[in-house]
Amino acid sequence: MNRSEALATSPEFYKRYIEQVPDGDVLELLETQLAGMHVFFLGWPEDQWDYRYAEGKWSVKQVLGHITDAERIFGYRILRIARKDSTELPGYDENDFVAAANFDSRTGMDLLEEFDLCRRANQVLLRSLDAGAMARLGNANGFLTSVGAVAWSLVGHAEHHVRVLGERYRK
Ligand code: NI
Repeated sequence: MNRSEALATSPEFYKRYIEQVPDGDVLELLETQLAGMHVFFLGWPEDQWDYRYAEGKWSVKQVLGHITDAERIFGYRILRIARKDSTELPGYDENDFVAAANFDSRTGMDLLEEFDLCRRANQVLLRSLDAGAMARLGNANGFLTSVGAVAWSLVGHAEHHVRVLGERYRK
């Protein structure tokens, strides 16, 4: 599914993420982004993983943990919708998830490994889907969406957070 098709089947909230990503093959974009995130996080200074740019903001570790939470939630949505499941899939509160996680007690490399594994699992799943499955529509968090739109949202959402890390967290 290309970018304009993803935008046409995406809830309004995720369009701003998808719009940050240049058009292309979403499977290639997922792979290129993963490689880029490896470089980005492997180069992150050891003593700056706990940094937050303002009181109450997430730390770098929490941002990466949040990206992985989204990877799992979105992957689950992709699976159910691709399998023709019309169940209304629930939303989730990202702030509650981060608050209940122990991201700050883990190492950056541990968090990066978990992201890597979850991303690769989603890539294998998405590669297995034909065009019909990618175009399939379902309901997540009260909104109509397609498998492809969720896949594009994976790229756009991670892109957004990595950009903010680069702009606001890098000292
Ligand atoms: Ni987010």
